[in-house]
Amino acid sequence: MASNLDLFGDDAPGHSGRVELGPQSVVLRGYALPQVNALLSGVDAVTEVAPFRHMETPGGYTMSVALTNCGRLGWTSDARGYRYTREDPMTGQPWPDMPAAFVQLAQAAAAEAGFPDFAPDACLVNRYEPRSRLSLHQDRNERDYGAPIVSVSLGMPAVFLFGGDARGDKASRTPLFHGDVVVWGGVDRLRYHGVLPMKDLPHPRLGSRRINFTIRKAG
Ligand code: MD3
Ligand code: FE
Repeated sequence: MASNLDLFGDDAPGHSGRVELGPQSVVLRGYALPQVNALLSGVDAVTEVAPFRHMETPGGYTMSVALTNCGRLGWTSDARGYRYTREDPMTGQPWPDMPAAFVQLAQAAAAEAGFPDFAPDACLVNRYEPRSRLSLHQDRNERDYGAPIVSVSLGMPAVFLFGGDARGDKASRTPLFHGDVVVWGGVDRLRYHGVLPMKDLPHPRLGSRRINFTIRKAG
């Protein structure tokens, strides 16, 4: 093509820049775009060993989001509750290694957000389809709330809900796009959050899917 900057194609730059969601949480727009190929290869390598599955909640529902894990510890939900385990309960095997591209991106993003010594040991990979949602919750199964959580969004856009420290606190809405990275830590670490039901807005590369993975220190 004539231009060397394709604004609307698969390699479009998207937005860039920082959006502060709270005192210690920031959206880094498009931060993952240069690494998308390596990140998607990583997701494929993980799901080949530990396929996406729909877990049960302690309340007896089936999650609309399918998930899997990589790293030393993986998050699990079943009738008994939520917890981190060393083995995939579906296969009895250890969770697959966290791809190096995940660790590198998460450490760089964490440093950008003021968390220089992030040593992750867990990564929860979520897959959304149209109508999938994640109701308001806190992430509190990790041992050390001093470590941040880094989230990477790929594929279809989502509306992220960000509340306060109590379930009833008013929640703001922020769109998250392909390539966005968010870092949450410090005083924002235990805030309620969720994802609104997904609209079907197919992505040129991933179709009617959204992949979000969160890199954590769980142990
Ligand atoms: C804010 N995932 O996996 S990522 C989750 O888009 C989860 O799939 C959502 O909530 C998703 O638990 C949101 C952003 C996120 C993750 C953890 C947080 C935001 C957070 C922990 C504390 C505060
Ligand atoms: Fe969460």
